Amino acid sequence: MTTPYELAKEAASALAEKTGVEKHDIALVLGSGWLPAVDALGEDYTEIATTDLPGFSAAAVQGHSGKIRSIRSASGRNLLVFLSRTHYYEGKGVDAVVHPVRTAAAAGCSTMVLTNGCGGLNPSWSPGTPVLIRDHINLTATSPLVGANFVDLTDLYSSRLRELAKQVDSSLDEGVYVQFPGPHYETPAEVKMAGIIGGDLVGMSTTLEAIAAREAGMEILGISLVTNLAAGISDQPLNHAEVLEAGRSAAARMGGLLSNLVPKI
Ligand code: 8IG
Repeated sequence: MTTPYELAKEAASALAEKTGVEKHDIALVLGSGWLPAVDALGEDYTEIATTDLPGFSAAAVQGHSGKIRSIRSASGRNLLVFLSRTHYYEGKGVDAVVHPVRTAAAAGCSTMVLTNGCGGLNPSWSPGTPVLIRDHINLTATSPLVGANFVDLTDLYSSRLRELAKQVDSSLDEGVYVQFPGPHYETPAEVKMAGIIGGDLVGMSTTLEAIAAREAGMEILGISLVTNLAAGISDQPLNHAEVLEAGRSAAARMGGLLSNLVPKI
């Protein structure tokens, strides 16, 4: 049987062959609302479909694009950008969720930038506000790791990378990201609970990927784009169109943030 790690190696070989890039340096996963920022990362690129590589399945959510872009940045870094992710709620299993991370590690990436769109608990974070993830609470009740693999998650979201991000944008706040399984949004009571246990952001991704990236020895940066106030924080109902719109209007800022960060890493 092929292990998830072997499958990731196969994907990395296919990636090298299809892009002509032997080794990538920095991987980025673009979450909900982040797609419009991709062009700011560089114009010199090759794009492939995730389904061109072993182990990837087609994108499932409207506004999520099943593509991978290999970008040669202006500062000479080979960026591996996933324009969408597989979410835990798709039911394809945790290995499918973290396959991009393991592929990036096998492709040579030593840095993993995980972005997402999420709900915010702090009413001062208006839709379109980026927030650095300082730590997470994983409420999925699962892990990408199997067996007696006691990986340390201290400083999972690198304080070094958070400081670099603040050099680019000193107005960036930090928060604790709470991953719920989804796909439904939280009830107001669940959002209240998230706050009581120490959370600032609620979403449906990122924590399992961060754990897999740490296992692979990568340095991790997490950035959430608050696209809506979490349920019960405002009196407005939540909808996916709002999420996409917040991304479109925040695109210039997110693009500037990522592209100015890359040369510093
Ligand atoms: I975008 O309010 C986005 N994703 N769980 N809650 C959860 N996920 C989200 C939310 C939200 N907004």
